Amino acid sequence: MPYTRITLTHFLLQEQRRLGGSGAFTSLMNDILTACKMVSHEVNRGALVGNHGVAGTTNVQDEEQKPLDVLANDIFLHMNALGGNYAAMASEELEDVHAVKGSADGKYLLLFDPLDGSSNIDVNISVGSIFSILRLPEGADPKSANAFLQPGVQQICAGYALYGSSTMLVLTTGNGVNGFTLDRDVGMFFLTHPNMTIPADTQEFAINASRARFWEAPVKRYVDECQAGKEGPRGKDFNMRWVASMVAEVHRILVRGGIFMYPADSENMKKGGKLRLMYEANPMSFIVEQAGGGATTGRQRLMEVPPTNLHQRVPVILGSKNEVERLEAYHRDAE
Ligand code: P6P
Repeated sequence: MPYTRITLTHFLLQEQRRLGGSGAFTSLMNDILTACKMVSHEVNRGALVGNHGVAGTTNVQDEEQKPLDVLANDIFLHMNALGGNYAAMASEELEDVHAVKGSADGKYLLLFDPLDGSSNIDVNISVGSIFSILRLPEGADPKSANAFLQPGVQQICAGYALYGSSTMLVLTTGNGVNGFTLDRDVGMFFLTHPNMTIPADTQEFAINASRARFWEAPVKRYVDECQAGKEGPRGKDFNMRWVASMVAEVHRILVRGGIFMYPADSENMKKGGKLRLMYEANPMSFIVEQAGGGATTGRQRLMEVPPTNLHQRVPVILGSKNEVERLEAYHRDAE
């Protein structure tokens, strides 16, 4: 059996030749994948090197930072500045835009959540990094957050790294979704999940059920029907998952289908929702839509939400297309 695996870099070069690209993606991705390999290394060393516990600081979200939150953020900022591709970056961990020194001709903007789900680190549950790439608009000031305030449909690339039982990088540049697994000994990501596609139907839903008392009627209707099982209106039994790590939930959905919901509720809508639009919802929506799934606030396609600020929060419902469309219909019925 001949050896056929290809590396992420070779895959991007093939895509570049196939699509007549400039080679920008290969260069853009090289710094990101290096940062993800370094974060993976730190995550996997865990308590051995004091990467558990708390950092004693809080971030712009007023969330207690973990040492790995700070370290992952520093790694992403440093490694992605080296290639000179990005005029500026925005991070979940930083209040303001991080202008990249010496990248006056940088044509791109990088947004990232360097370590999503970090409350799971001390209990050794999968965490991940999420990233999104935008073009720097003509004439825009990269030091201004306004340059970043583009709807999700403007993304040119989005992906995540999942630091789980294996470290994977999942990526879209607008031509489908492909997954790569890190071979630590070789130090390279190899293509293991070509053309990832989300089944249109599912029997698995993901929601933080402890928030049921805050849910809006359409969400309560949807979850009640799932829980009613085959005797209920859905005529089939459902399973439930909640990992409290969006990257792990989205990856499960890409592999076997499902619907993930962090919907608007009477408590989180005081802040517009729970999850962040620019560096969580938009990149994950790009990936999910490119894999044939749906991604909505319940009332609007997520990638069409007009951003008003860098750390804007939104309701998120994404996954198997037929389930997402059903829940959207329930929202319309309730209007
Ligand atoms: P809860 C992690 O903090 C995160 O941003 C997502 O990764 C995850 O889906 C969600 O929040 C978990 O929220 O309320 O269950 O802790």
